[in-house]
Amino acid sequence: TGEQAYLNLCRYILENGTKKDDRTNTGTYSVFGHQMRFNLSEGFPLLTTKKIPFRLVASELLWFIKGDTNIRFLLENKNNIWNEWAFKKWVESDEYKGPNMDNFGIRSQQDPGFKEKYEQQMNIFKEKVLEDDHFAKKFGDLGFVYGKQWRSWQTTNNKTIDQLKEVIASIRSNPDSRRHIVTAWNPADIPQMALPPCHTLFQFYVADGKLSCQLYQRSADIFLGVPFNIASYALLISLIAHECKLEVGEFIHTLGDAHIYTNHIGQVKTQLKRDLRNLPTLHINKDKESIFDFEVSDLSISDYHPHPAIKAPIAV
Ligand code: DHF
Ligand code: TMP
Repeated sequence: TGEQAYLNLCRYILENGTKKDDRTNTGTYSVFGHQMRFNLSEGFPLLTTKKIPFRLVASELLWFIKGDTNIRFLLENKNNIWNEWAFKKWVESDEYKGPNMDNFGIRSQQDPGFKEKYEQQMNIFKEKVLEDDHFAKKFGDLGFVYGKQWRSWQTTNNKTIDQLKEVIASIRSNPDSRRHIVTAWNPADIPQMALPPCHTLFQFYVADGKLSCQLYQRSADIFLGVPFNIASYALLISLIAHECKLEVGEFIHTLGDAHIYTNHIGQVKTQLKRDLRNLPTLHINKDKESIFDFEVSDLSISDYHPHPAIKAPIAV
């Protein structure tokens, strides 16, 4: 199964990965170039060897699909997975007057006194993004990230391209096309992104009435990000298949720099000792058709009985 492929990759990186420094100064074990396949007809590929909160995957994907780049929507859905990258812009700005937050990611892991101050500032930040419109516009926005590129890619003659709408139209009208591509990698816009896109480019493929998708992910945090990425693309395929009245095929996950952070190794070893369980089933509200109409409450999973969550610090 796909999850077995994921666990095999974890084991492979621990045994064969090259020790490599990285932007966040955390350190990683890394391999370059790897592919995993998830057959979606076997069940919805949410990991069972550790609990992944489906509602966080769903609200993040619907946020991309809306074309939204402001974390306010995520916070309204109690989703905190993008907070650090917006917070960083605030604490590096002239408007921030609190205690010094340089390298808050690393420092909060090493210094309990600092961690307390950081959490205090993060709570203030979240409250301001939720309550203060002006503040939210300025500091809640991550810039020209996924939502912007998927739904309103800016052309040189001042038009915008809705890549997601166009790819769905082309899947419907010309399923055999070899051009069903969406790219978030916009070199001109990268300076204005809080984080250059990790899931960089994806292509759809239709055969035998089934919709498949391959993603090229340039950089893959195997323990924290990748389980979300797998579930997110499986959900995207399922939503587009639903709209286009196709069955679900495969998700093919192609990775560039596939790394395990050095401070995740114990967690990965714990996970590798666990046995696989049955995959859950995805449910999509059948009263809705268009991918652009879905809300979090239209999406759910059943028969999900994973092993417990495993906590790990995220590299900022
Ligand atoms: N940076 C890094 N270093 N790795 C990432 O995976 C990553 N992912 C981003 C943004 N920046 C990143 C967006 N996606 C979590 C999962 C996905 C994600 C960001 C964060 C995460 O922290 N997951 C935890 C806790 C989830 C929760 O709030 O319950 C987990 O245990 O899965
Ligand atoms: P980088 O920009 O230096 O490659 O750092 C990005 C980190 O975030 C890297 O560890 C990969 C990870 N990541 C994922 O694995 N999946 C994601 O969806 C995102 C946004 C980031």
